[in-house]
Amino acid sequence: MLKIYGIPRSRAFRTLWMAKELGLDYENIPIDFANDGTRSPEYLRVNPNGHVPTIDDDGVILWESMAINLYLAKKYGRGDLYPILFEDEARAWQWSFWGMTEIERPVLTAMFNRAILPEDKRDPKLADEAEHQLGRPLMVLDGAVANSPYLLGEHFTVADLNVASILSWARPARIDFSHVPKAADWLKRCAERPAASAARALQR
Ligand SMILES: N[C@@H](CCC(=O)N[C@@H](CS)C(=O)NCC(=O)O)C(=O)O
Repeated sequence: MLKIYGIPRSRAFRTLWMAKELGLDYENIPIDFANDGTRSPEYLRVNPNGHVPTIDDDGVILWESMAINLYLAKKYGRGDLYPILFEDEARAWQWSFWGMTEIERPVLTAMFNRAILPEDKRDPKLADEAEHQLGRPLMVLDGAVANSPYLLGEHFTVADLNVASILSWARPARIDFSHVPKAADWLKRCAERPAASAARALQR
């Protein structure tokens, strides 16, 4: 059975959401970074980076949340969550790389400095700068979903899941979406999917 390493309140959420979309049977091994679970010799044998998530799919060990989700969608959701056309496949990669390189760091910085760190350790200036950095990428996203409900067109795919799962931090980060209403609607559509709710329930 597919093993998903990482507590649900980590980037493993992204993979748990994917597993739920695909209706996969899986075992969640709740490796936690807070108690140094990511640093144990056993875990480092699975993922020498010492990060979560990692999967073990019948002996195929993979790390990096976006790569894991692209793999799972392609293997178990081709023609549905994973596009058939190679141009669309490339666009799914484009959006996944974009999520990691253009939005993940600033949204994480804003979330840490507005919600996660103890109050006396938060730096409101860092959070505001991070939100400012998100301005252009969020406009790009807004444009991409202005005339179609999802990033690749009419249907929800791995491209949406990967980007929306990164932006699931936007709410605790208190990112203002009022200037990007189409992106806000798209994020809501993605977040309201039953599989997303089921993955969020694991975080409580
Ligand atoms: N780029 C990696 C980042 C993974 C990552 O940094 N995960 C965090 C948890 S959300 C982690 O494992 N931190 C613990 C540590 O570095 O010890 C991915 O997307 O999978």
